[in-house]
Amino acid sequence: MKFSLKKTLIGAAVAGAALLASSSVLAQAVYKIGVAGPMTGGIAAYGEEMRKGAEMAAADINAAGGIHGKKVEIVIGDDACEPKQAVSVASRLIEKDKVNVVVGHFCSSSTMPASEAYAEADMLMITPASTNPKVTERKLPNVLRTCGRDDQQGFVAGNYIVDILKSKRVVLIHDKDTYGQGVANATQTQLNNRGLKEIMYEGLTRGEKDYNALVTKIKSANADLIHFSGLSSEAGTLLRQVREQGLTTQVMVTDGAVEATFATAAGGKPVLKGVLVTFGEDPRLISDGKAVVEKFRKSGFEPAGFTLYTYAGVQVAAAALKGANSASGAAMAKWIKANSVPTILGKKTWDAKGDLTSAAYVVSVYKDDGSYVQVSK
Ligand code: ABU
Repeated sequence: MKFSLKKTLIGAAVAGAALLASSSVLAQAVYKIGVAGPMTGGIAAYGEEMRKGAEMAAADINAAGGIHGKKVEIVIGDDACEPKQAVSVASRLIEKDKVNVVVGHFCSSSTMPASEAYAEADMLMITPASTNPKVTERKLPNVLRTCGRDDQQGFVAGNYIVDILKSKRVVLIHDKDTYGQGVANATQTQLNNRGLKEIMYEGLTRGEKDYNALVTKIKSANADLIHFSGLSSEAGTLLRQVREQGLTTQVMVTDGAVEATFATAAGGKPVLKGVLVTFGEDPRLISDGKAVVEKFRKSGFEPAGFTLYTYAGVQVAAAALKGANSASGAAMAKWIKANSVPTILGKKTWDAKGDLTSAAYVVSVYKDDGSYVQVSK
């Protein structure tokens, strides 16, 4: 074995820095958890879910004695679901706010560039909502999630379309974003694997208010299923214009649509009736979170969408801060992957990439009051 003085000195310096960082984190008065997502902009309702989920989790952790006897403090970052802003927010959380870990971001297209900044700073990042496979496929040592992946979501959607809906003329629409196009591609892959070729595959532009030309094209195609992959605002606008043009075609949306803006943009909750959605099992029905769900409801907030995924993200971050006893994001991620963590979504375990070892997607149907019920097994 060759002896390298340079490598030994670098190794000693890295170990020393880690030790210093570790002792400085233990010397802190509080543990700061950054929560980054779209606090403003078209999908700010998701940011609000994240903020509410994180704040409730921090309050509950503090009421139970904190971490190593120290309180947890939530520091909010607003990326508006914009990749460049997400990187700025990441820099601010790292350099100015000096948070210990980050729970975020929401949009996969924000999470990916931000995660590189966190990796550079050796900071743990747990996303509660970014489902694009590449979030973890890049194998960054600091990245995990408390939600599922879009290849799983597309697999479930594709099978449901073939086996249950028995659709023959499927139109796939996406929002050209990392997340939306990713789910559309995963759904297309599964449909094609099952021998069904879609009759249309099109992208729409986020933020636009008029998709009537696209709807007219869908109408001429005589579709029997419109599958939209994207976020709530565009999902609602598209659905409204589909119905306004007199189409009664079955519509199916993805987990990016599960918040109140979907109904608002669609023209009201009754318009949602019969629309199918793929999402994880409704987290509000998981018994481990019953008391927390009741507490949210008593406070006047319905913990829908990704609220409880964010609450769980803070629980996992807190467990790692306590268990790994290190300031290193890679060390904390390693600790999480080696342990199971009890959360309000149940006891969770992760694989080497940072994905949950079990994250089942289900299909649900919307009712005319804006709620949805599971229809798949
Ligand atoms: N998975 C819901 C939408 C967020 C995203 O992955 O971009």
